Amino acid sequence: MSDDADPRATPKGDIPGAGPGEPASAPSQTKLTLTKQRWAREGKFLTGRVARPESDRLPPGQHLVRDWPVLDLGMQPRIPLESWRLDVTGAVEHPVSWDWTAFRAQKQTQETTDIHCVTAWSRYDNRWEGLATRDLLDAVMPREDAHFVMLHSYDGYTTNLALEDFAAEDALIVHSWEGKPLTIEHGGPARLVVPHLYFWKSAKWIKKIEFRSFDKRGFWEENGYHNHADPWLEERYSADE
Ligand SMILES: Nc1nc2c(c(=O)[nH]1)N[C@H]1C(S)=C(S)[C@@H](COP(=O)(O)O)O[C@H]1N2
Ligand SMILES: [Mo]
Repeated sequence: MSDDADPRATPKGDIPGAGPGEPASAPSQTKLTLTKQRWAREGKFLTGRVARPESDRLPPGQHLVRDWPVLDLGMQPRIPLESWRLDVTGAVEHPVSWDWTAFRAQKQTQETTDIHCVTAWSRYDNRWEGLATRDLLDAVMPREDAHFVMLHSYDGYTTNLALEDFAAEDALIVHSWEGKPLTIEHGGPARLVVPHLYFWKSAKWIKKIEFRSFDKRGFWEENGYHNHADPWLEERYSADE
C-alpha cells in the first residue's frame, strides 16, 4: 500500500505560509521563525555528522593527551574585563557591541566536547560554559546573504568558517572551562569552541564576529592549512583541497 500516487498529497517538507511569495499568515510568524524555516528548507546546519561509538572517537592520525597544550602566535593579549568588547558586524539585521556585562547576561549553555588539534593531539571531555552560537544568531539575525563568518581576535589572529559550521549545535563562545574562568593562555576572557573542526578554527581572545557573503581565508588558512578543517576527513593542509 502506498499513497505516493495521490497528486493531492501535501509535499513533504512544505512549510505552510512560508512558501515563495506567500505572506506569513499568523501574527506569530516573526522574522526569526521565518528565518529558521528558510534555513530548514535550505538544509542549513545539516552537517552530516553522525554519532560515533567510543572506539571511533579518536579521528585518524590523532593521539590522546591528558594535559591541555597551549598553541598560539606567541602573543597572549591581556584584556581587562572593563575594556573588553565583542562586536558582531557585517551581514546581520541587528549588529551588537556587547561589553562584558551584556555578554554574560546572554543565555548560558554548557557542553562537554572533545578537542582535536591539527598538530595531532586530541583531548576528551572538556566541560565548557558560554553562549551557544545559535543563540547569538537568534540575537543578531544573519541576513539572507550571510554565508560565511570571519572571527577576529585581540592578538590579530583571524579564522574563517562557513555559517553552518559556526552554527553547529555544540559550538559555543566560552568564558569557562571545568567550572572556572578561561585562563588567558587558553583564550580568556572568551574564545570560540567549534568541536567538530580542528582547533585552529576555535579563535582565542575573540573580539569581532563578522558575517560575510563571500568566503575569505583567515590566518592559518592563508598559510597552508585547509579551508574547512574536518578532523574525520583529515582536512589538515590546503594542498589537500
Ligand atoms: N586568537 C588566536 N586564536 C587561536 C590561535 C591563535 O594563535 N590566536 N591559535 C589556534 C590554534 S592553531 C590552536 S591549536 C588553538 C589552541 O588553543 P589552546 O592554546 O587553548 O590549546 O587555538 C587556536 N586559536
Ligand atoms: Mo593548532
